Amino acid sequence: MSSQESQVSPKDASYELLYWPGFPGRGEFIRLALEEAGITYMDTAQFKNGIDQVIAQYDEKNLGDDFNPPPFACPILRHGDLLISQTSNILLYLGPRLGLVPKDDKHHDALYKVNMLALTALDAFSNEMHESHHPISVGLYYEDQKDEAKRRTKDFVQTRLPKFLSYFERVIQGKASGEGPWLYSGQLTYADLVLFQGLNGAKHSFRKAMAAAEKSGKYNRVFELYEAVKERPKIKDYLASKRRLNYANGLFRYYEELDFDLEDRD
Ligand SMILES: N[C@@H](CCC(=O)N[C@@H](CS)C(=O)NCC(=O)O)C(=O)O
Repeated sequence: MSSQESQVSPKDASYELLYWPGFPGRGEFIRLALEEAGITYMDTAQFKNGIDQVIAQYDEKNLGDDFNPPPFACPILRHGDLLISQTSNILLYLGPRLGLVPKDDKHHDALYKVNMLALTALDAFSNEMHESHHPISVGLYYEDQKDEAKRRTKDFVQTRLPKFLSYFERVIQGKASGEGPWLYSGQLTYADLVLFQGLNGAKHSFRKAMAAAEKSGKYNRVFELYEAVKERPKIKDYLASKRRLNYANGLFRYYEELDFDLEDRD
């Protein structure tokens, strides 16, 4: 058997999420996909000493194994012999396996369209969101970049956030979104879950702007999608469970001084 053939991710292997404990962070984009699919999975955030597995992956001596290069950062997914990182890459792997990408003939190359939408939501609510409180360096404390964070967040909230919300509103208005509240194909995909989590995090971090955005009526379809995801039976159960961690000092943070309104009001 060649080494290529010997890497297996058998259907019955359990999914294992390696992520920091104590806040939802980027791990949440992965959790929601697994939860919606009703999969039982191992989550290092949920058990004592789980953090050791995460730290071991970051160790400078970690060279990976026979099949997998070492990951740079979590979230990390282990499935059988497979170990991969990068939020969007993990979703790309999980999406078709968990039934979160349409499979029918009507939706050609669906994976790439769903991925496009998920990547755009992650640009907004993972990358730019993180840069709002860490505009200078990931390696510095927020307190060491507060002035720049204010400038960056004001621009994010007043320029970028409405631009992303308008984009997703257009996506849902478009024909390719199909029937119902979803982004693509008239059925729930992992892109909807990513957008839901991004909006939920933004509601936590930018309370004034998100309330104003909702009230404006300009993004009604986006907020309908948000409510529709929230009401999915498995998501609803999950959100009410102890597995759903509270926001803290992760990707989605609340700082009063960064809670800008959508527009300056005198
Ligand atoms: N693009 C990556 C970013 C991963 C990332 O930044 N992970 C954080 C935790 S949520 C981390 O540990 N970063 C360490 C670092 O960037 O040095 C993804 O989306 O997964």
